[in-house]
Amino acid sequence: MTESVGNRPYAIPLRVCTDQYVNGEGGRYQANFPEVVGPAPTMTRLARQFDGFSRLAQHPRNQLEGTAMMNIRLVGEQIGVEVSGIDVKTMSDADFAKIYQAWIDHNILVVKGQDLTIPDFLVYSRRFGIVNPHPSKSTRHPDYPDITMLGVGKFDSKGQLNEAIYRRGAEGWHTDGAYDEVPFKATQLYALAIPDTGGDTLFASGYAAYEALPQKLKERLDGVIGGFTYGGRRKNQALLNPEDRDWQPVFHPIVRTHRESGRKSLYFDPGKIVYFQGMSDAENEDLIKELTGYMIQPAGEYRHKWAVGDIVIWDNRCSYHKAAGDYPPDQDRIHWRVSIKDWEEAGKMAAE
Ligand SMILES: O=C(O)CCC(=O)C(=O)O
Ligand SMILES: [Fe+2]
Repeated sequence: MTESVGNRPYAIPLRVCTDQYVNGEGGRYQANFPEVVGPAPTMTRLARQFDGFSRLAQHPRNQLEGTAMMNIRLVGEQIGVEVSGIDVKTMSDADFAKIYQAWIDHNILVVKGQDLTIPDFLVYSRRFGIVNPHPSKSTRHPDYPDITMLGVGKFDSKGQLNEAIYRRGAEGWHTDGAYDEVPFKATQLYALAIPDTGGDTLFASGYAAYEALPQKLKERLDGVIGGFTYGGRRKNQALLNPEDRDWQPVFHPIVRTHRESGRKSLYFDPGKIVYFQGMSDAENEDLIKELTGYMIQPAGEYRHKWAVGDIVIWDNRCSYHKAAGDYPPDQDRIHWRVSIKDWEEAGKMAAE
């Protein structure tokens, strides 16, 4: 079942049998990309309302960079930038430097139309930082532990839908990896199979959230430290092995100055925060509720509609995201996923 499927053009719908993504030759998934040149990316709600946004985004002034091959353009009002016309396997350091900077400036980077093996994806991901295995061991690729498989193993042997896999990332707006002492700088996904409808990923800017805070609250948050665990107060740990469920909080400032952009963002995750240091239970609950209310600012949103061959990387230091969790469960929605840490932050921690 697995050998032939891996060589089919993707135009033939692949449904139900998802293990070819795990067991293809050396992880290779061969695809051609008839649908990669798909519809224009969806605009954010506000961008659509903002008369002329799409014309604005296409205006030469807003084509951030462009060579005969590579094109970088804005896809959201504040966050989201899309690159086309490159092959990440052969991209020069100079081109990479341009897209890296565009990512730092716009939080979310979409690269269209890539045909990758797992090693290709890992090599490209390591240009952004240190790739680390995710704590959910059961969803790691068996041969490549640095790769997490999204959407694989959705049904058990009785055909029962595993909600934790199907709705992974859809329970609420969050940032990945706040439970680690060196939290994830970035998460990167590569799309192998996309359902006919639904399955988008939603993003929002942590800078916009910080800027939206009333001055008094900004002052109150100055120096406030949050304790975070995987699963947070609700111990949402269904994807962890039983032996991996004992977490002690790690501590991060709630107002985070981004090492590379120098900008302040609200570093917060209602699903991972356990408490703020030095506050009573009542103060904790109130502040969690209050900050949750500021996280999503409409002008800071971007909604990604996936096409097979898309690579999307988001900056966990300054953005939130969630999966829409709304696609037909009998259809495949499969991604390879990596968690990436910052070289400097990891180095500093090792030196301490
Ligand atoms: O599947 C998605 O759209 C995103 C899931 C998620 O939250 C993650 O991979 O960190
Ligand atoms: Fe996530």
